Amino acid sequence: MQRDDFGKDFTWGVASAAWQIEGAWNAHGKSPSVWDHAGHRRRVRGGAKVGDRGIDFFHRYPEDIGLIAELGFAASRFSLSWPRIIPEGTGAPNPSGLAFYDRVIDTCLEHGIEPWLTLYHWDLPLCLHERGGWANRDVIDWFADYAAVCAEAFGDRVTHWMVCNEPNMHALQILVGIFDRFGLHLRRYFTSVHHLNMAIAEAGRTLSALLPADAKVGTTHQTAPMHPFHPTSPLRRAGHDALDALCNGMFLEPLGGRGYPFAASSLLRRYLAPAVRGDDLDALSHRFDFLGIQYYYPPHVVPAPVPGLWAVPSPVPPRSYPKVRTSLGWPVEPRGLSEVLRRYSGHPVADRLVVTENGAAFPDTVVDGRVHDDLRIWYYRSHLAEVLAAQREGVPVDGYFCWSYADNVEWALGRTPRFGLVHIDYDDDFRRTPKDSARWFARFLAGEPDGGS
Ligand code: GCO
Repeated sequence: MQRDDFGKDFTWGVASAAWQIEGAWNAHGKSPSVWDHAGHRRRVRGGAKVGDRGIDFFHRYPEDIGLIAELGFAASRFSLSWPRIIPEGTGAPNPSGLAFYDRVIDTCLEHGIEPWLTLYHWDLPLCLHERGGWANRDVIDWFADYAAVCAEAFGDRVTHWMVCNEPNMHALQILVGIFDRFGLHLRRYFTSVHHLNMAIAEAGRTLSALLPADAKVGTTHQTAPMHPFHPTSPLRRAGHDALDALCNGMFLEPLGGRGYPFAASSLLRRYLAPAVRGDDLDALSHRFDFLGIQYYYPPHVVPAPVPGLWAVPSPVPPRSYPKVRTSLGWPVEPRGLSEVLRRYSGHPVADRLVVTENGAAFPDTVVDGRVHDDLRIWYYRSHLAEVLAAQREGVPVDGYFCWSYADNVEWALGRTPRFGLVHIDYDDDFRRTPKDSARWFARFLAGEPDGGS
C-alpha cells in the first residue's frame, strides 16, 4: 500500500476540535461554552484547568501548523468556536475572535495546508443553552446566522466546510444531561435532535448560498455498524432496526429526503414526532457536497426488553470480538470502516464520502524522546487498507483525516486518552513530541511503500 494507490486527488489530513485544543477559554471576549461550563462543574476528568487550557493551541498554532506541514499532510480539519466568534450567541461578532481564526487560516495557507472548517463541534455558547439551547426552535435561526458570519469572514480563503460534527454523539450528551442535571431527558433529547437536523440543513443552505461556487459544503456523522450477536433471539431484528434508527437513521435519513424512520421505534413516534411541524420534512432535506464519515469501532449490541429500543450496546464483548482494544476499551475492528463506507456510498445525503475522523487512543509514554506507538501504526495501516479496498470497489471516498493531530482533551475523559500522532507533555509546558506513528505517516506521505516499514 502506498500513497499513490489512493489517487492524486485524495486529501490527506489531520482533525481536531476547538474546545479540545484551543484553551484560552475566556480570552479576548470569548464567552463560555457548554463544555467550558461542564469542565467548571467537574464533569470533565481533571476538572476546570483541563478544558480551560486545551493543549494551548490558541498560542501555539504556528508551531502546530508548521509540524502538520512537516509531516506531509495537505489539510487540517479544525472547528470554529461559536462563543469565540459570537460571544452573545447571536448578534455582533467579536473582531478578535474572527482575527484569531484569520491568523490560523492564513498560517495554514502559508504552509500549503488546506483548512477544512467545522462550524460546530459541540461548544454551544452557554448563554444560548440557558435560553433552551438545542431544545429551543429558535436555535435553527441562531445557527444559520452564525453560519452566515463565518461564510462572510472566511469564505474567501476556505473551500471545504463541515456544518456539524456528529450530531448523534452531541445529542447523547444532551440526553444524559451533561450540561446541567444528570438524568434521562427524553423529550428534550428528541426535540433537540429534530432542531439539530433542521439547523444542519438550514446552515448547509446558508453556506452554499453565500460561499463562492467552488466551495464544498459537507457535514459529518459518527457511523457505527450495529452487530447484534444473539442471532437466535426474536428481539434481534427489532433491536437492530431500532438502534440503527436511533444512532444513524434519524439523523441521515431526513437530511437525505427520506423522512424520519418512525416505523423502527416507538420512541421516535412518541417523542420526536410532536416536534415536527408543517413543512419541516421538506426543510430537513438537503443535499451536501460530501458526507464526513467518522468511524472508531462497531459497538456490540445485545437484545434488551426496553420498549422502542429492544437492544442496548453491551459492555461485555462476545467471544468472537477482536482481542486488541484501545485504552478506552474499544475493540479494533478495521473491517467496520469499509462496511460503513459501503453503506453510505450512494446515500442521497451526498455523492462523495470523506473519512473525517478515524484513530485510536493508546497508553503512550515518552522514552528517550521517542514514543514507540507501534499499535497506532498498525491501527492506521489496517484502517487505510480498508479505505483502499472500499475505493477499489467503487465507493467514492476521496479523503482521510486522522483523529487526531496531537493528544488533546477528550470530552468527559479529559487528558487520559491519548489520540494524537504528536504527544503532549502536560507537565512540561505542553511540549510536543511526534510519535513513531507521526514519523510513519511522514514516510508514507512522502511516497514510501507501506511507510517504509
Ligand atoms: C468524536 C469527536 C472527537 C472525539 C474522538 C475520540 O468522535 O467523539 O468528534 O471529538 O474526541 O472521536 O473519541
